[in-house]
Amino acid sequence: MAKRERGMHELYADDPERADALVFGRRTDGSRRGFLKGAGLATMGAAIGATIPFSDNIPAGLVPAALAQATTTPPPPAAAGVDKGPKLLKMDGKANLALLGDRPLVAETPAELMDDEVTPTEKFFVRNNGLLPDAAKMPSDPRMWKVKIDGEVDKPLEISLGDLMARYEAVSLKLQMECGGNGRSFFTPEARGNQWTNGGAGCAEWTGVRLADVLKTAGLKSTAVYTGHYGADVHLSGDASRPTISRGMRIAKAMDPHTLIAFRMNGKEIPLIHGGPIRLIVPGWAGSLSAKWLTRVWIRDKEHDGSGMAGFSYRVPITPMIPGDKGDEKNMAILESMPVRSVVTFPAHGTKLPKGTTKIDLRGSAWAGDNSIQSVEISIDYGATWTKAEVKAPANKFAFQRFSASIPVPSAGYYEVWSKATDSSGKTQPFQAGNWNPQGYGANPVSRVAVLIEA
Ligand SMILES: Nc1nc2c(c(=O)[nH]1)N[C@H]1C(S)=C(S)[C@@H](COP(=O)(O)O)O[C@H]1N2
Ligand SMILES: [Mo]
Repeated sequence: MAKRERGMHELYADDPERADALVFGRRTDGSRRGFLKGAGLATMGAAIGATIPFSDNIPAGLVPAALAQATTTPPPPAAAGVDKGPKLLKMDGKANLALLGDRPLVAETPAELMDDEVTPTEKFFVRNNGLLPDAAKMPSDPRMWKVKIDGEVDKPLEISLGDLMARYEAVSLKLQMECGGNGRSFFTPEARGNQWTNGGAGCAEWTGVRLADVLKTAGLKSTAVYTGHYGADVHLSGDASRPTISRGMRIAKAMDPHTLIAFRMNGKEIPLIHGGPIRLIVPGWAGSLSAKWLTRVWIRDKEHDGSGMAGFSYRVPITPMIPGDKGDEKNMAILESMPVRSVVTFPAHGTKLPKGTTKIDLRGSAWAGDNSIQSVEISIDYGATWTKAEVKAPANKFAFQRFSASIPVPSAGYYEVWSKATDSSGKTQPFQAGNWNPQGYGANPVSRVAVLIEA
């Protein structure tokens, strides 16, 4: 076999620590020199194929976005010719999403396909925990699909989709939904599960009835404190008695007028892959609550104990734990509202702009669980200075908020565009994923795209 020298890109992908030591240098005591200078700067410049105008600001240990492993995007500027790109989802009616797993099927939306205020259905991410419902067991007329409401209610109901449509007011809202694991790939050390970057989120226009209205008909008992959700999909083992996932929420969230039993997505019937004909949409909270192929909402007199509710599942540490540690189940609390996040959706990661370019015009999306976005700031100098982006108001509560900015650049070379959002409670995105946890929830570091201005 031909032996060849490994490029810096591969080294960063395979052995980031060694690459980092090469680029940033080490003192004899093993500590980092601190800044990218001299030989390190030359190595990095050669790897990226450009000068790095703000190299003095690059903090030690920062893997340049162009060389980072965790990206769903086409080969970055320096890596043209490196065929380490992501596998793509090939499915009728879906765009080229990045495939994270095929059994169960999981695919995320690359940042540059999130460049819409309302996510088109074909670009919406896919997260299955099991196999699609058995087509033979589905009613030929979707209006015959039945949902059961039982447990701590005065009048248990079994209601068809047709009756839901006929008896309750339908509302259409732009609601963001985000997988609890979104951002997981940014954790060090690696956390278990699908390695999402930022693309496990979308904001479609959902039409449906308010879960609260249906629960009012059933009549909540004073003992009703929690919901438990069930869908018709099939466990990977094929065992029909095992739910793929069954999660629930506190009653207050179930009664929020934005929590819907939805039957239309972007004005059309919900496609099967997204839970059609009928699913829950619980905006702002971990996506696992938004049960697809909804068959039952069980009202509980205690926290739901379905599959996906126990141990470290959808739980984050109450007091920070040591990254990589086993952790203590007693120190974990259920993940509810998702944290603030922003994504630069234009230009695409790896874009080359022509010689003479004097500014970078950019756009992105931001959202923040139950909160709204207060501000988005942009930096092209590794966080030394920040410029406020223009941020649009959400179309309705829980909708994506679009931002845009035009940032002057002093010269040709390699830039990273960083975006950092702050939510209405004052919480902001950290520089590195914080609050590490075994199953990797809630990683929301600043978003970074590499842009090259040709010399
Ligand atoms: N019945 C059922 N509902 C489900 C799931 C599932 O596997 N089965 N996955 C959940 C998870 S983890 C997420 S993030 C969202 C994803 O919805 P989407 O595939 O429409 O993007 O659906 C949720 N609802
Ligand atoms: Mo999820």
